[in-house]
Order: sequence, then structure tokens, then C-alpha cells
Amino acid sequence: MISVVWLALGRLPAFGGDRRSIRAGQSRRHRGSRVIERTLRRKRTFLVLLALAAMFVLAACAGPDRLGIDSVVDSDLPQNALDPAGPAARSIDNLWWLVFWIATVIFVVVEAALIFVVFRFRRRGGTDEPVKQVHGSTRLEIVWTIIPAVILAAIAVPTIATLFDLRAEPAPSENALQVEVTGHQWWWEFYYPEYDVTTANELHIPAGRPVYLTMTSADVIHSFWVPQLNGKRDLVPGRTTNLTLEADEPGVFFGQCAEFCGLAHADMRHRVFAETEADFEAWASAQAEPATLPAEGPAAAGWETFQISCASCHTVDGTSAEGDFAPNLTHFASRTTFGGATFANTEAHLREWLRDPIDLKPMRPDYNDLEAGRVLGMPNLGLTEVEIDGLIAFLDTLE
Ligand code: HEC
Ligand SMILES: [Cu+2]
Repeated sequence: MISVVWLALGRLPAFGGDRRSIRAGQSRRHRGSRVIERTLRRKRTFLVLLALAAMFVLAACAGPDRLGIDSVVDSDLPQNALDPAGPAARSIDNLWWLVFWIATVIFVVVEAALIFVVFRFRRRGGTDEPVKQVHGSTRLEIVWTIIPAVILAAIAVPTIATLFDLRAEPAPSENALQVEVTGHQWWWEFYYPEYDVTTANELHIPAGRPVYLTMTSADVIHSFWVPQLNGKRDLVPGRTTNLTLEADEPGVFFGQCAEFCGLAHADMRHRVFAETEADFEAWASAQAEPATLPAEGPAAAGWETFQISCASCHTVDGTSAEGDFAPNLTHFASRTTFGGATFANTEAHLREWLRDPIDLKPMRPDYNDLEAGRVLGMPNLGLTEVEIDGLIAFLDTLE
């Protein structure tokens, strides 16, 4: 937004240096130029006002929490990278502050020198004598080349050290938990090979123990980012990349896809639930259990509908539903959110989702091609209210 304002100011000749040339022209061409200058000034005011208006409109984009998804955390800034909650994020934070303070000192020194020079050497007493020129001074040129070079070299040392530290795979002695992450347009798949557990959007990890993510993408480039736990790392189709997460204490940490990946990029979020070792083990072994199918009632009717309308895309472990194009729903009821961790997992949201998924989340299922392995969202399946009741009852059994 600031750059828009600058653009508005900079593009107009009636500002800064160009004004002088207009003045010069004015003496030559008199009234005509004065009219031009007035028009330009009006246009400039208009553009500045326009940029300010756009700033307020865009700032209003962060709307209220309509879907109730923020109730899990009690922070106004759940994605604050300056509030690190683990060793990797802390080392980034330390580096950030180091650079910040160095930059602050430079800023103060340069501005102080600037102000001093402006006042000390200002034009006095109406004399028009030219000031002493230092243009071409070799000594000055060398000094102001060496000083920044030394500063940059000094900053490079901790920066590069931190980069290598962050990239290092945890030592075997650290007993890292392995998780395979796949980015999809527009949701996250998490697979725990040790437990043979697949889940979506909500990553559970043991606190105080490193978690080594091995990541790839099923379609376009995504980027995994949980600001309180580590920096960003891209997920690239056809390649694997790695990232280590570690949380000091149990807690919930928010993240989101940090690389524009198409229509619903903004709704491709994730949550990390850091738990005590015991809670994590309990969670993992519950997730490893296959589903038990309901024998009767609306839930059983829901399972019938599921087999017809949903099983081509979704998997429910331990059943005939083995679709490989969408979030694994075996323990869907144990998740707090769905749809890229964008909607609280409540009956009301689920009903809206099943009536028309695109109404909740912008997706393009009209481009789906299951044969080619391309899925760009969940289609509107034209379900009746009775079918939806059954499906909700069925999904509710998947704990
Ligand atoms: C053409 C494939 C397809 C079919 C058929 C399909 N879905 Fe989906 N479904 C998806 C995709 C893709 C997503 C992920 C959407 C997203 O978040 O971007 C999804 C997400 C969901 C979610 C949210 C899961 C989560 O954890 O985020 C639920 C619940 C769901 N579908 C239920 C159903 C039900 C019930 C049916 C059958 C009536 C069904 N789906 C049919 C593709 C499909
Ligand atoms: Cu993405």
C-alpha cells in the first residue's frame, strides 16, 4: 500500500524535482504552464486520496471470525513470527532482532548525520557562493564502500550459520518423529509412517521432540509455514523438501500455505497441535484404528449414500471406501476443523458444505479429472436433505 502511495506521488511531475522544470517552463510559457501545473496538482491529490481509500478498504478485509475457527487460541496474533514457541523459530527470531538492531543503529547514525549536514551547511545570509564540492574524492568513496561491506559481511556470518542449522536433519539420538506432508489444492495431507496414520490439515506432534517433515506436492508449489515454530519451506511437485518442527510446550499453532497456489490459496491453512508425549501416543493409536461401520439408523443410511457419492474420492480405513483424491475421513469427527482448517467442524458448517461446498470455499471441481489424477475441489453432489442428515450422522461416528 505504501508503494501505491509512492507510485502516485512519484509518477506525477508536479512533485519533487520535476516541479522545478515546470517552474522554469512557466517563466517561458507563462499562463499555459500554470494551468498544466494546477491540473497536475489536482490529479496528484486525487491519486493520493484514492490510495488512502484503497488502504482503508483493504485493511477491512480481515473480517470478523464468522466461522468460529479462532476459538481454539487465545491470542490475537496466532501467526506472529516474533513470538517463537520452539528452537527453530527462536533462532530465526534472534537473527531478526540482531539485524533489526544493527539496522536501527545505522538508521539513527545516518539520519543524525543527514540532519547535521542539512543545518550545518545550509545557505546563509543570502550569499550565492557555491559550497565546496567533494565529488570524486577517492578517500570518501573507499570509506563508504568498505563500511557497508564490513556490516554486510558481519551480518552474513550468523545468517548463514542459522540457515545451515535450520536445514540440518535432526540427529538420530533426538528420536525425531517422521511425518510425510503432501500439499494439495487446497488442503494438507499428513502421513505418519510409524503409525500408518493419514490425516488432513491438523498435524499432531509431541512437544519437546523434533518432528521431521518430508514434503512434496500433488499439483502446484505450496509452502508450509507455522510462524511460531519455523520458517517457510516450499513443497514442490516431483521433489521432496524437509523441514523440522519442534514446539517447546503443548499448545495450538496456526499455519497456512505461504505460496500462492490458486483460487482457494487463502483457505489452505493448517493447525499444529503440540501435545505431551502421552497425549500424542494416545492420539496416534486412536487414529491408527480402522473405522467401525454403523449397523443401523440414519448413520447406516449415511454410509450407504457415502459408498455411492463419496467413496470415489475419500478413504475411510477398514471399509470399501478407498478414494485417493481427498482428505482421509477415517477419524473426521476427531478433527476440530475442515476444508483446509478454515471451518470449525460443526454440524451447521458440515451441512453447508454438503449442500454446496463451493459456497463455503472457492474451488473449481468442474476441472476435476479423476482419471488424470486432477482434483480441484469437492463438487456439489446434489444431495437431498435426508441424505445430508444421514451423512452427517455417519461422519459423526468417525471418531
Ligand atoms: C470428486 C471428489 C470428491 C467427492 C466425490 C467427494 N468429495 Fe469430499 N472432498 C473432496 C476434496 C478435494 C476435499 C478437500 C477440499 C478442500 O478442503 O480443499 C473434500 C473435503 C471433504 C470434507 C472435509 C474434510 C477435511 O478434513 O477437510 C468432508 C467432510 C467431505 N469432503 C465429505 C464428503 C462427502 C460426505 C462426500 C459424499 C457425499 C464427498 N465428500 C464427496 C473431494 C470429493
Ligand atoms: Cu497452497
